[in-house]
Amino acid sequence: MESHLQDLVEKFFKIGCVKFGCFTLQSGMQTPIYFDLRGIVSYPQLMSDVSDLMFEILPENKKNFSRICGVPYTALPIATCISLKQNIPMLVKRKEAKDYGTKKMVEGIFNEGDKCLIIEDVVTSGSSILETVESLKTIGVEITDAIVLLNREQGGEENITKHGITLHSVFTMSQILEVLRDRNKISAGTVSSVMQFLSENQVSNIAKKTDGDQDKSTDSNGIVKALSFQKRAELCTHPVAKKLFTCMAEKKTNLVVSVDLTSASEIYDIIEKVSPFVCAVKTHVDIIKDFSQDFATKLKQLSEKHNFVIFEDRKFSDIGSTVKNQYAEGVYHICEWAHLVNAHPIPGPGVIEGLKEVGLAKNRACLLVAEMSSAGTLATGDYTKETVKMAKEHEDFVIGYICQKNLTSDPKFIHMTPGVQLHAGQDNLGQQYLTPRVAICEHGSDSIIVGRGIIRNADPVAQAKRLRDEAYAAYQERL
Ligand code: S5P
Repeated sequence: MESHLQDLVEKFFKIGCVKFGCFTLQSGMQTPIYFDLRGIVSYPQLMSDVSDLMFEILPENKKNFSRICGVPYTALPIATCISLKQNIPMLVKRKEAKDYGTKKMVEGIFNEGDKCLIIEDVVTSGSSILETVESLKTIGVEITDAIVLLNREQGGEENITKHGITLHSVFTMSQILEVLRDRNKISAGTVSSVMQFLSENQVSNIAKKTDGDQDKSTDSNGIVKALSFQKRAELCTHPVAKKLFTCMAEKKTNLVVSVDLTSASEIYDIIEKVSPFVCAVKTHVDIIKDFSQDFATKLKQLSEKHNFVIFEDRKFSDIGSTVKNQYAEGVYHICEWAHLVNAHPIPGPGVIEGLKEVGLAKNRACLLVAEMSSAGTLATGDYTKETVKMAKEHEDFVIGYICQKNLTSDPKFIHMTPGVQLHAGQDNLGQQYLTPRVAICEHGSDSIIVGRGIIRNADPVAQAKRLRDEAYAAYQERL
């Protein structure tokens, strides 16, 4: 590959357009690579270079298009640049028809028989390109070719070719990987795991994903966009999940307060103050000096009065028969008052089955600890993936995850992220903090859990309100 193209790949990597890690596709599948060009609008020179390159790869005898059209939304600014530079009029395809006026799907002036070139950033299955082609065909515009910046090599090209469209791509995924490896940006191990992922996840093998369904709720890589809490409440059948999402929608909050205090009266006091801003109150009942069943009774009354879910952060982690007793018996009788508990998946599914024997009949629910906020946590990689699977196999009782990022596209599962404060940082015992925006917007979580950021603040009410406002605004941004 020519060196200016290699430089461009390195630039994409540098500004975060290509990322390696663990990302969730709409199908629920995890991908080790994510290519997201939305950010290039912040780099005018890069936009200009990309649009020149994209047009240049068209064979000379194919440059006679009378219109160009970008696939919404990421490719729109690139298509605009090409339109300006090449002086070719543009058409804009809407994602949804306007619900007023003319209900047009395509904006711009055209004549029947106009030849239109399609511009797209990334092709995975090809479904979004084909959707745009369909809309243009219905108004009599002809399409023969599409240009993409990146072909993910997952079968999209073959899919588009079958529909009579020739695809021209500036880069393939293997070329990107090769450049980044040669320039020591990624290891040979990363290259082979991504290549393996691509070969195992060809469009023809992906049962759930079919043409046309990809881009209604995902971007061009297939990453999930959020559904509203209200919608998710409607989709959930588990009463606790329903109650939680409904409460989040009604109270407009995705903040969970962790009342990690050691006296019952202090806990009542903080709950009275901050409960207008929270959807759930999380307890560590074994740190309360003066715990008695009166505490449980009072907590239930507060939960009804202020409309929040009671979440006991017990992190059960033993064999089924033991956790069953820990949940139902002892001093605490947790299952009598906590709507929600959590468990480590480390013992295997038996931990869930044990809890279920007690909790299911009482309509209780559980979250699995899929990841932790603490430095050096072992809950990563395959452990996290297996946790996601385990939750899905017990969705009559497990309603979500304690995690640091989005782990599934299934809207019924809630993601709760601890280790959040207004400013990133850490404590002196390994706790690590993200900001609400990073947790919700960048990592795709649904809600934040905050303890000391509220309860140790001189003004817990103002702090709870601020954290709620930031976390809820981040959620709205994801919609
Ligand atoms: O990974 C985790 C999981 C949990 S549930 N990291 C956590 O910090 N937690 C809990 O969230 C932790 O036990 C504590 O109750 C709360 C975070 O408290 P903070 O004071 O650091 O906000």
